[in-house]
Amino acid sequence: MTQVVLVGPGKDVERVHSAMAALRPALSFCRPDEPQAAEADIAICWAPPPGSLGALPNLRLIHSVGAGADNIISEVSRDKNVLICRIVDPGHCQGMFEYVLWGVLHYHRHFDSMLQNQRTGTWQRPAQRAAYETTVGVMGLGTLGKACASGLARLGFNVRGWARGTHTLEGVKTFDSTQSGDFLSGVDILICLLPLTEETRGILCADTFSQLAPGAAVINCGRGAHLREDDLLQALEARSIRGALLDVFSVEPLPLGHPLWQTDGVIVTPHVASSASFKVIAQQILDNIDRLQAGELPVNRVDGDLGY
Ligand code: NDP
Ligand code: OXD
Repeated sequence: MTQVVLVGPGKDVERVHSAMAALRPALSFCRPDEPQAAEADIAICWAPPPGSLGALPNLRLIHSVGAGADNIISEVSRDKNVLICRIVDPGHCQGMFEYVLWGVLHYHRHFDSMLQNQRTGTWQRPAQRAAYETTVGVMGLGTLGKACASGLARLGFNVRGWARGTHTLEGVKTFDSTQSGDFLSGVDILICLLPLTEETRGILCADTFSQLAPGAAVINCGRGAHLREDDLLQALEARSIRGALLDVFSVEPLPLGHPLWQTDGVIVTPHVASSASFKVIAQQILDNIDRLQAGELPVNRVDGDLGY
């Protein structure tokens, strides 16, 4: 019998549980501190507390309720018998595109400086640029990065995309991980849609910022630990970076009193760039449980060695 353990606390695990229970009332759920947890073969989690997954001896599948699984991988030994899966959803792509588009338009059409000017009653009309004159660089050409890069290219922006391997994407000039210098050079708006891995941790740093166009803007929708916060604060102070739209943070919720809440040029949003619907998440997890029970491999697996 399948036993599901809900490992929390974590973003949305409770709501995914309710949606799964509604779709599959007979499925047995427990918490890590209940005796049935010792038998659990499936774990559902977001940011499992340290050691919590290692204490569950019979797991075959650990399912993230989100698109990223970095917080799970860091908790699991490289036991190849335990599969890790994540959520991949077209609705997620649409949501992310909407968020990124808002950010790109904010900087491209100078709404940042107009909002600033309003505070001082300054009537100043910034020159309008054509979309093709703004170079947008998308880091990560996975499910979400591709959707955002393609969507922006369709709107006429000069779009570049960067990934580990080589990619072909209509309307987008693509670069692989050996070509980061060419990718970054002259970018006006840099968007991070990378997974957090040992290679990408801290990638939004002074060295990266120094390669962008002067006064570039940064949009981070990946993970908080992609960003070296002190480097950003210094770049903003020096005005080499004009602004940052940040959705993700090393500590979430972003603590009260953290400098990023108050820094001019920084927009903070509470990890809302995009979410799949709870019904979609629940159904995808149930489908993967069914595949496992039928002796098939679940889909949307994460490669524990690559880290995404
Ligand atoms: P995918 O796994 O589909 O794509 C990851 C992309 O990153 C791939 O193109 C991959 O390259 C590239 N990549 C990985 N490592 C490197 C590297 N070292 N150098 C260059 N490129 C690299 O992820 P998704 O698109 O589904 O999601 C991306 C991230 O977005 C998630 O991991 C999560 O952190 C974040 N996210 C944030 C949300 C929010 O609301 N803020 C919501 C959902 C996700 P290649 O294709 O060559 O393998
Ligand atoms: C994420 C998500 O991975 O919200 O950030 O799905």
